[in-house]
Amino acid sequence: MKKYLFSLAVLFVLTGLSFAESKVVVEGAWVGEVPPSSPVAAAYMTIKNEGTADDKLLSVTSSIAGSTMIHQTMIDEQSVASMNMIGVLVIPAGKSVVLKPGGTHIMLMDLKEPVTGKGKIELDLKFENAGEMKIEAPVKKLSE
Ligand SMILES: [Cu+2]
Repeated sequence: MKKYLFSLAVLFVLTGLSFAESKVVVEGAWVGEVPPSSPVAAAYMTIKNEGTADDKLLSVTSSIAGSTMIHQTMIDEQSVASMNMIGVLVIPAGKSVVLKPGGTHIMLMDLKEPVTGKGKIELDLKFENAGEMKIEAPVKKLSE
């Protein structure tokens, strides 16, 4: 009987753990328009974690980009901007991470198609806990 109760307790703990999950919502995704000759473009969005566990954006892929990176724009003391690669982007539980011009962004590199006009770019986001997510990001002028 004691053993039975113990396994019930273990089961309860395991089930309880699975409730601490991340629920990730991506809002307002867009890609900044670039000249047709540009080999790179950047994607921006707000990533909300409505869950109770932290999550991580591991990678982003797109059929229009040969490669992608998660970048952070840094401004040094001389006001010179540079971009640093971040391996993974942590999305803390209950928080939103905003990707915007001058800050964190998804760099789309080796573009196979020009990112101009009113098109939509499909992005595949891969989160550690929330899994894979497909989103559509409209192309907008950076000044908009
Ligand atoms: Cu960048």
